[in-house]
Amino acid sequence: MKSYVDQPDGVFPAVCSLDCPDQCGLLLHKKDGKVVKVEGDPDHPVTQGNICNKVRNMTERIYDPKRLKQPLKRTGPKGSGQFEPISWGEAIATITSKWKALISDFGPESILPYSFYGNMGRLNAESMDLRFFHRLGASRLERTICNSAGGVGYSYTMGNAFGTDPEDTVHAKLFIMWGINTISTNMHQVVLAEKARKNGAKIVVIDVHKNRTGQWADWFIPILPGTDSALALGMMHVLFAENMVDLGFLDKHTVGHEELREHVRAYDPVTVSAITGVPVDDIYKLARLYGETSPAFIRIGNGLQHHDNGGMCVRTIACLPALTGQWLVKGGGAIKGNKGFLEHNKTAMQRPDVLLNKQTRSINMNLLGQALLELDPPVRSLYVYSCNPALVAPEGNKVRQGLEREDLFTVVHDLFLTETARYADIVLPATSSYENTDFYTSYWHHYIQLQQPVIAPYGESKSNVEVFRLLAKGMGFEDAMFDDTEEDMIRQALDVPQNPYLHGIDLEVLSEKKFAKARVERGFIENLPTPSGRIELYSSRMEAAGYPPLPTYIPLPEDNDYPYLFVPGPNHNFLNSTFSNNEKHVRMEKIPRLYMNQEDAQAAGIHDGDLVRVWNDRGECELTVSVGESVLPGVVVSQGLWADVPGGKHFVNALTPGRVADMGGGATFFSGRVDVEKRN
Ligand SMILES: Nc1nc2c(c(=O)[nH]1)N[C@H]1C(S)=C(S)[C@@H](COP(=O)(O)OP(=O)(O)OC[C@H]3O[C@@H](n4cnc5c(=O)[nH]c(N)nc54)[C@H](O)[C@@H]3O)O[C@H]1N2
Ligand SMILES: Nc1nc2c(c(=O)[nH]1)N[C@H]1C(S)=C(S)[C@@H](COP(=O)(O)OP(=O)(O)OC[C@H]3O[C@@H](n4cnc5c(=O)[nH]c(N)nc54)[C@H](O)[C@@H]3O)O[C@H]1N2
Ligand code: SF4
Ligand SMILES: [Mo]
Repeated sequence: MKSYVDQPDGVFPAVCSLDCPDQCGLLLHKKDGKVVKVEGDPDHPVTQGNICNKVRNMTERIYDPKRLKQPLKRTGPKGSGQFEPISWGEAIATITSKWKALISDFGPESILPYSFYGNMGRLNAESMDLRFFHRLGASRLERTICNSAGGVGYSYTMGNAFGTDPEDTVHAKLFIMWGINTISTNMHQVVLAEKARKNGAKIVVIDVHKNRTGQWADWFIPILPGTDSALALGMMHVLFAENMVDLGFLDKHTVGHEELREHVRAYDPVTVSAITGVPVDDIYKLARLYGETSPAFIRIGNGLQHHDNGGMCVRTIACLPALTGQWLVKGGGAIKGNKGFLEHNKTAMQRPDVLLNKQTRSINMNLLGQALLELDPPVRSLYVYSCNPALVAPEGNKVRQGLEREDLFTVVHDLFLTETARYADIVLPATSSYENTDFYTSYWHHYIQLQQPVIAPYGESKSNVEVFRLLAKGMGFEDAMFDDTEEDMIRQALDVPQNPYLHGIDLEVLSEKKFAKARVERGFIENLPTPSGRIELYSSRMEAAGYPPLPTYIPLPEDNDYPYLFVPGPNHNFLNSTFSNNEKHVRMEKIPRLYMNQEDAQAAGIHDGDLVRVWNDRGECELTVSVGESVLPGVVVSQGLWADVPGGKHFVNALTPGRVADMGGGATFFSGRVDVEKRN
């Protein structure tokens, strides 16, 4: 395989590896062996040379003096950040000898891997690592922190993550951005919508916060958190009542439309208005706009599924395009996620077959605090990579208490000494994605891309794939799968006869073309992997699993008695916690704010710009209030996962619930209640 490492000057193709739907094609400009500029690749069919400000500043992160250059071992108390450099040999020997001892005393389930998509590369995110942990017999991790509830909910309706081709949305006449902060989190969907807007398309945003995306909308609809399924059911009520449904489509492509028609009679706009806070007239107006406009496209975000009822909420919204037959209209339909089209051969990549004990326990990553503090038999070693749980995981104070356990042997592999790494016994330096070979499959657009190394590893850093090869050797594992090269693994991944959308795409095609598109041209509505093969408005599978088989509004459970529902989302200039340690990004973001309605602020004697303490039984944090009308009364919103700063307390996940959502073990970041008081 090619590598550009030895070419000191020139412009080289790359892929943005961050956990972002857009997965931009990049061009890295090199001078004297170093990256001096990062820009968008104009050849990329979807992202077309535009990239976000975050990644335009990526060179600062690549060469940040704070980047880890060597393995470290802890010399001070956990959390203190005191370490000394050691060699890779010593690091691997320390880890593997500790693990051998733990396995012989307590069994391999005493070890827990903890990772997420800090690097979306298929090889570095989930290949050699899983081979290794399967072979070890370690506890399994349910990777549920992002999209699990909505993913499962969407699949009950549609079978898998199959949706509209985003390139087709330039034809849409109506966009409903539903619980997605598109301007900040999916900027190329905005570019496509803007093109459509020039041809008359209208943009509706349904959100609990009038943020950048709400301000950009033609029509912003504020809604109470966790009530979106009621709004969708109210729309269905009007669509059926006013004969705006496509009966031909419903008969041919769905199951249960007669039952649904009966069921949604109960969701009249007056009832729905009382639940959602959306005025009755607006419910009629929205339903009619949706029923009468074609192509109509819905972009379903992650925000609305970070709630206790998030799975059912997404399952419900996903039924709407079927009612009006929008799935057959070019540019109509919906996207929750599109990763179904690009599903590669995960079995070959991850080798679940080498896990001998098929009953090996599995731990939900959203319950890390509980797992570290309460699980029996205990987790005695934690191996964290591509993730920063001390900042991003819910019920964060419990997570940190767990990480403080003296008897927990923690290893963290990252590019930086993150909040999590400060608790580690051993810290390992990671390469950036531009130093690796990998391939990428977007969860929004339909393209696969290859990354060939552009620069040499920074200091002594190593990729995830390489570290797991070393760990396998250190454990004495002789299985041939640990000798597979990156090239071998890409070939195995793309050998996937069961996915027709990837037919004809192999390593040669990828190397030659930069971007290869899934073959979705035949349409996918005829081939849905639901039990009936159709869109399931009525789902027997849900019934069997104990859910209402028809889409249903289920109110958020009582969290506690605090007066405000707290929605701590991501921000514009960080990518989850990534970039929160970079001065430029922090400066662009200014300060961590709490958006509060003026009625609430007045009643509580709080003024714009006040420093407030936000608290509940789980913890507290400190934010600066922004008073206005961007949120409804009873709701407070913050943005961004801010790095720990000395003396400052911006740790929003100290307050988030350690409960899981209705489906998929998903996170409930946005369903916690808090109180707010002025700091003196
Ligand atoms: N700039 C930037 N881009 C990112 C990220 C980032 O951190 N920064 N993170 C990346 C990742 S991992 C993900 S998962 C995505 C997330 O990006 P999105 O899918 O946009 O999800 P969020 O920003 O979490 O939430 C979207 C919106 O949902 C709203 N919301 C919350 N609760 C409700 C509700 O009950 N109903 C409705 N209608 N709206 C609600 C929030 O106010 C927010 O505006 O973005 C990715 N892209
Ligand atoms: N309050 C609140 N909490 C949230 C959210 C929210 O909206 N609100 N969003 C949630 C969501 S949707 C998500 S997806 C999670 C994301 O949470 P995380 O997955 O933890 O994402 P990041 O905070 O960006 O951290 C990724 C880490 O991986 C490291 N990294 C990058 N590339 C590599 C690599 O190749 N190898 C190794 N070893 N490390 C690498 C980065 O340096 C960084 O420290 O956060 C969740 N937490
Ligand atoms: S973070 Fe998203 S928008 Fe920014 S360059 Fe990466 S893929 Fe593109
Ligand atoms: Mo996410």
